[in-house]
Amino acid sequence: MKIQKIVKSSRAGLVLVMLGTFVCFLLFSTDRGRALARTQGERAMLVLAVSNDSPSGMAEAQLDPVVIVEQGRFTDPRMNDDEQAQNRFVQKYLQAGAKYYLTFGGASVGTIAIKSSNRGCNAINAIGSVQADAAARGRIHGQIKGLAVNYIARASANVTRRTPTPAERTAAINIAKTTFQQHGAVAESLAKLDVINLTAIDADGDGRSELIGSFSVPFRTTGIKRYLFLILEPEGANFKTGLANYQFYNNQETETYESGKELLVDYLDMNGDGVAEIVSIINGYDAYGYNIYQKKNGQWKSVYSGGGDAC
Ligand SMILES: [Ca+2]
Ligand SMILES: [Ca+2]
Repeated sequence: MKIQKIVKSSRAGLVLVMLGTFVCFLLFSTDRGRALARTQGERAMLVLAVSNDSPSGMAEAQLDPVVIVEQGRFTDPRMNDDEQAQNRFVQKYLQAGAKYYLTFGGASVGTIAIKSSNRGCNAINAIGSVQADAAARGRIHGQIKGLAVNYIARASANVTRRTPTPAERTAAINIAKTTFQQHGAVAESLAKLDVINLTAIDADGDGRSELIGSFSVPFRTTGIKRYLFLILEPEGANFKTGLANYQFYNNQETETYESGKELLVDYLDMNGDGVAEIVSIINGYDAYGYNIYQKKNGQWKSVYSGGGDAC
């Protein structure tokens, strides 16, 4: 009886192994399968914003946790005052020597090794040393940021981030003015429209650019700024609004912090579905955080707000 049982269970085991091999073969037989297998692995993806203040190329980068992506879900890495959780996070992700991929404009452009981590007001950030070619190290500076991830779900072959053409700029300004007008801005204010940032990207790799723009216009009586963040999609020879985030706090106190001002950080396909998720940074009240926008069923949506710091 015993021997029979063992034979039976080892047969069952063999069938399971064969079945497993077949499923693995199916999963790995396509690009999508490969991306999914990595995305759904037990490793969580930590996404960090990469910034650099040095004008002479990025030898060291400031790293700020944005989000943890696990099986397509977005989790806030902030731990507030929980010191034990902070220590676990540092141990898991920010130990000296931990390696990250540096990505910019949807593509992998180098690596970053963690040097040290430190506590902000309410969050943990880190410093890393950068291994990348001069072009990549030269592009990330000041307002232009990149991303770092502990693994790549899917990256585009080339950097698709660039300065917009004059025609793209005109199209974006027109849409921004119309949107501010819909929120009640008068002509006198619209004439003072400021293009804080405008970037051409290709989030879905179809060779046609999307535009990401940040704009402001002053409120007529107080001069306090209304802010607008736009994702614009190509439509024929022109553009249409994919997403608009309008923010206005008509308040002298929040004006100091430029509350509501939202800028592109960078973009990367975090779930391997072929369309990059767009990361932005937004000012709050003596605080800042990150937003993530994802294209779902043909529509750009806000899928995450978190990370950052508050003092
Ligand atoms: Ca595109
Ligand atoms: Ca995606």
